[in-house]
Order: sequence, then C-alpha cells, then structure tokens
Amino acid sequence: MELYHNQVTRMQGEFSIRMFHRSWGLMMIQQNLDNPTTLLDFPTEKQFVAELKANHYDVVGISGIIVNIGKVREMCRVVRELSPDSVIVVGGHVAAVPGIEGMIDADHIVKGEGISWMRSYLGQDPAQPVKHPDIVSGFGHRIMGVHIPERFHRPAATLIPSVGCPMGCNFCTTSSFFGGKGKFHNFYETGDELYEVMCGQEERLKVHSFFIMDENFLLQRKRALRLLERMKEGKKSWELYVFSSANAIRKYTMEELVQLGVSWIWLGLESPHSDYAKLSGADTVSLTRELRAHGIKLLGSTIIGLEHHTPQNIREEIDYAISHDTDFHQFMLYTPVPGTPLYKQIESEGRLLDVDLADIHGQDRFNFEHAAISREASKKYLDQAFWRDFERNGPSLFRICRTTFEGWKRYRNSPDLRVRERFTRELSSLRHAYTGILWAMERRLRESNETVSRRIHSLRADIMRESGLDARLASAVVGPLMLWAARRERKRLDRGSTYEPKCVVERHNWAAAAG
Ligand code: B12
Ligand code: SF4
Repeated sequence: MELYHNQVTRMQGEFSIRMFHRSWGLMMIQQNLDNPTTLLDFPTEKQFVAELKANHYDVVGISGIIVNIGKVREMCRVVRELSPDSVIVVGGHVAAVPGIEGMIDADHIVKGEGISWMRSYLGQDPAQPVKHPDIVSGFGHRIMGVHIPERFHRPAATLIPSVGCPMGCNFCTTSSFFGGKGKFHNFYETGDELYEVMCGQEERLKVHSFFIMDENFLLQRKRALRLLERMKEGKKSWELYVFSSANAIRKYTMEELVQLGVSWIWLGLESPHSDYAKLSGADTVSLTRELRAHGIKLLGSTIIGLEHHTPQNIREEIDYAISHDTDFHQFMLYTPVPGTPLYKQIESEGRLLDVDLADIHGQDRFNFEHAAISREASKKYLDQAFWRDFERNGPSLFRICRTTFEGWKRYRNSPDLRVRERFTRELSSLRHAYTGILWAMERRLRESNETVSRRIHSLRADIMRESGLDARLASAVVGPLMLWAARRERKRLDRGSTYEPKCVVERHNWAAAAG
C-alpha cells in the first residue's frame, strides 16, 4: 500500500520514502451513500470474517485492481459461506479483466465509475452532487526507518476532481477503464466547486496542501484558472500536487503555475522516439529544468520496453530519462494490461505470454513477447533504470530539498504574499529536520557515492548559510540520530522486513439506522 517504495524510490534503500495510502475509491463511495455502511480498509482475512459474523450485510462491495484478483476471489468465497443472503458487488480495475465473470463468484461486476452505480443500485439519485470525503493523503510516514508522528509533518488532503483521462494513450488503464479516448468523468466540473471542497478540507483537516488525484489536472484549463481566481480572492496560499502531461503544462505560464500553488507534478517522460500525443512538441528536458528552477518538484515517469527499445538503444534511452534530473523518477515496464487497447492489439498479434494476473503490474517482467528484449532482460533493464537514476541523481529526499530551496531563493521576496507565504512555509521544514537528514545522507554516501555526497554537502551548507543557528542545531542533533537510524534501517531491509498498514474500520449512518 505504498506508492514511493513500490514503484518510485524502490532502489533507494534506507533513503526510500515510506508511507501508506487509503483506498480512496471506497472512501468516495461510502461518503455518498445514505445507507448504513462499514468500510474495512486493509482487513486481514480474520478481520473480514469477524465483521461478517458480527453484522449482517445486504450488500458486500469489494474493490480491487487486477493484481488483487486472487484476494477478491477468496473474499467472494468467504462471503458466500458466511453470509449467503448478501449480494456481492465487485468494482475497481479488477473488473476490467476479460472473462472475470467466470473467475469469481459475484452477483454484479461494475466497470467504471462506482458512486453513481452504487447510488442507482441502492435507489438513490445517481445525479446528486458528489460529497467529497476528508482524506489525509498519506499516513504511517517513515524516513530512514524513523516513524514521523503525524504532528511533525505537514499533511496534505487528497482531492479527487475526476476519474479517467481523455488523452487515451494505448497502454493506459485508467483512461480505458473510464471510457478511453475523449472520455472522462468529472465529479467537480468547475473551479468554484473545487474551491468550496478545498476550503472545507482546509478547515476540517487543517491543511494547506492538496494532492489532486486527477490523471491530467492541468488539461482542464478553464477549471484550473477559475480555481486560481478564487484562491486569489480568498487569499489562499495553498500547495497543489498534481498529475499532468507535458503538453498540458505548456498551456500555462510559469507565473500561473506558481500562483496556482503547483508545488509537485507527476509528469510522463516517454522516449523522444515515442509518438504519444501528451508529449507532442514538448522539449521535456528544458521544461523540467525550468519547472525545478521555479521550485516545482517533479516526479518523472518513464516506460521501459517500448516497441522500439532494443538492447542497443535502451541504455541511451534510460540515460536520456534520468538526464531530466527530476526529484523522483518512476520507471514502469511497457505492459499490455487487460482491458486496454494495447492488450487487445498484442493479443490479436498472438504476443501475450501466460503470466499470472497477480504479476501484471509493470514492476516485475514483461507479460508479452517483445521483438528485441526477453522477459528476463526486461527486469534487468527496469532495475538498472532505477539504479542509474539513484546513482547519478542521488536520494529523492536530497533532490526535493534542492528544488524547495531553489524555489525559496527565487520567491522569498515575491510581491505576491500568497506565493511568499508558501515558499516560507516550505523552507521552514528544510531549516529544521531536513538539515539533519541531509547531514546523515552526506555521511552515509561518502564512501559509496562521493560525487552525490559532495552535492548534498554543498546544498546543506547553502541552507545553513541562509538559516542561522536553528539549522546548525538541527543538523548537529538530528543528523547523528538519523545516521544511526539509517544504518539500522539498512539492516532491516537486508533482512527482508516490510511494513504493512493496520486495518481501518469506518462506520457511516449507523446511529441513524439504530435510531
Ligand atoms: C492511489 C493508488 C495506489 C495506492 C493504493 C491505495 C490503496 N489503498 O489501494 C498505492 C500507491 C499504494 C498503489 C499501489 C499499487 N498500484 Co495503484 N494506483 C493508485 C491510483 C494513483 C489512484 C487510485 C484512486 O484512488 N483513484 C481515484 C478513485 C476514485 O478511483 P478508483 O479507485 O478507480 O475507484 C472508482 C472506480 O474504480 C469504482 N470502484 C472502485 N472500487 C469499487 C468497489 C465497488 C464495489 C464498486 C461498485 C466500484 C468501485 O468506483 C470508484 C469511484 O468512481 C491509481 C491510478 C488512478 N488514477 O486511478 C493507481 C492504480 C490503481 N494502481 C495500479 C497498480 C498497478 C498498482 C500496483 C500494483 C503498483 C506496483 N507495481 O506496485 C500497487 C498494488 C497495490 C495493491 N496491492 O493493491 C494500477 C492498476 C492497474 C489495473 N488495471 O489493475 C493503477 C490504475 C495505475 C495504472 N494506471 O497503472 N496504488
Ligand atoms: S496522458 Fe497519462 S493519464 Fe492520460 S491517457 Fe496518457 S498515460 Fe493515461
């Protein structure tokens, strides 16, 4: 249930960023039902069984993605056994598996948007406005093995304006699941609606930061610019973490992005030889450099094993990707995922390999026959890509400090109070714990990667120069502790230890039902 450690910082060892995320689709559905409901997030089988024995449910909804199909099958079996009168509804990306009807024992399998489906099924008006749940974006944060109590980091709220993406890239499951090219589903059409939801979250969750879970948030320019107008009127100094394609970013000036509070962008960086529309005409190397210079942190995402990749050109393609020097870099194998146009194409060409559905997720090996790269070699190239990015660009923890500091230097005297406030807020965390974390990283990497260690040293020195005594103190106190913790974490990782989230139980409308 981790994003960074699963697919972004997974080769960064003890420097990997660790945190969990709730199941937002289920939270969205629960929030919008009038019936009494119980949400079990991350239950063990024992907890799931106990709940089914303790209470009777007319409907049991199960959510999963394709890799979870075995668990979904088992959960259906358990429900049939313990609660034979319950109707079983299965939704989420697992529903896209061709022939799923014959693989699991469910009464309804729902493809696509689930709030309106559930509302209709339960006799509610599916067109009612969508109520957004209060979602804290991540929990259980750990840095170098140290658990960071919630009060010590600035939490972000997750906001989900839409699902789907109209760009319709052939491999993209989220686009195809919600209708494919030209289609998407907006929960909130306008910037005004978004603004109201965000004000509510700001007040209740005490946040200034928003993780906007929308495949291509900046693509809907009118909505984004209206949000900016409202933020200016309301004097909101917010930070937004968004997903965006390069050509959507190009529709904005840097000034607009900074004023909108865009602080982090997840950005597809495919090979210059691919022909995806989301990149057309974009010089992504200069774009990413420019964004970072404005304090915008980047998570670049690159596909390994595109059709034109060969053992001869793959190294050059990986080097090109990491030359963007983004703060994070995700690499994913080119993967025909069931339900996508790419899957149909590869299937029709007879190139699909017989791979367990639980292993089709882009972080292991190919599930299809590639013209030039074998299944085993695909894993080697994927791991190399992560490794080379880490080796050349250093830990992401260091890179985010660098970009944050760049932004602060540029905007510390901005005439726009909202912008100034945001960068001052961002710098305040750098001044304290992060100088200690940088110190520990610098020491830890001295022998294994001297170049990166020197770069970390020079950044830390710059931050200390600007920050004064408290930064020196933090560096002196927190640093040795983090160094010790990092060594301990390395040993834990070498032993193969993993972290798991605890089950969260949320009951809605139970009091009303009892009364
Ligand atoms: C947040 C997220 C995560 C979180 C998981 C949080 C959690 N606790 O589940 C983290 C970061 C941990 C994660 C991990 C992984 N993820 Co992920 N993740 C996402 C992401 C970015 C957002 C999901 C989301 O909340 N969307 C917003 C909500 C509202 O949409 P939704 O979940 O689809 O729900 C809607 C419908 O699907 C439906 N619905 C959902 N559940 C149900 C249930 C019922 C009963 C009904 C009726 C309807 C219904 O209704 C909802 C409202 O419309 C998506 C990409 C995306 N944009 O969706 C990838 C995505 C879901 N992840 C994916 C993958 C592959 C993974 C990993 C395997 C990655 C890896 N290699 O390690 C792991 C596996 C984790 C696991 N064991 O399940 C793929 C799934 C591909 C597929 N077709 O199955 C996606 C689609 C990304 C992608 N494009 O490849 N992920
Ligand atoms: S632009 Fe991104 S989200 Fe949209 S279809 Fe392409 S890969 Fe999917």
